[in-house]
Amino acid sequence: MQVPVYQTLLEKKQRGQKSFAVLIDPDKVSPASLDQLLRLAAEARVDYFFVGGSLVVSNGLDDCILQIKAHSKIPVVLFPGSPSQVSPHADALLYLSLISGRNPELLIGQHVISAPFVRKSGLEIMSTGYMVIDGGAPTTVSYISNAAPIPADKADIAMCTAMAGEMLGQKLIYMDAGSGAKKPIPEEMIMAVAQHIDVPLIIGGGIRDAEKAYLNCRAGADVIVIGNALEKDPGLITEMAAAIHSATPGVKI
Ligand code: 1GP
Repeated sequence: MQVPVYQTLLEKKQRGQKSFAVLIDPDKVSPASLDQLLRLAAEARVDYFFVGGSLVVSNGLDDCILQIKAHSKIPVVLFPGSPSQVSPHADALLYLSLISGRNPELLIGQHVISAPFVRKSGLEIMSTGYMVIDGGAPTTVSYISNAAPIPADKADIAMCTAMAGEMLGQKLIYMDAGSGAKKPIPEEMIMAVAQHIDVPLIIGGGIRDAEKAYLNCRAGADVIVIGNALEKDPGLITEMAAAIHSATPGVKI
């Protein structure tokens, strides 16, 4: 039987081991490009696939996950942009509550409506405090949710938000500057948050180079999520994975 995804995250955190999650937007991959990505991901020992998009306008979610499952053993975690993005073929679901915003719909409203459906899916549910950080450009999530992101220079607000999320019972904290963000989250903010929470910390949005991924890990990120940069250049997977995995204390490169 497959080990629950959350257990793998906790065990890795205990060992200080950093993880690489490749974000796949079903709207942006073709069967051929996904095939190539799966090959590169297996070689690079990618830890997780996150699957989802802000909109997912096609019906390709199930097909995309089934293709991953047919060719890869890497766990698939749903990162839904809306409650409709639930597929029983995945392994786990980031059950997101937008704790950086003040829109009740995304804090609890949509969850109430979709709860029976989510429960029925049989997926492993990982409650996730989702925090949008200003990445220098309006993001789809901020626009759709009508919720202001946390300013990038307000590390104290991020820290208190993450602490509150953890104390409310969130099993993960995900700080996101938004897909394709101009400015990824600053290390100072990652550090401030990481020092004040015990649950695994996921970081993503606008990470384009291996050095940034490495520095984010050293600042305290447990999981680095990269989507956009890999859509442009899938070959980056190899160096990103090496950088992230080398940030684990004691690993020599
Ligand atoms: C976005 O955190 C993810 O929600 C990843 O961002 O696509 O910019 O890598 P990128």
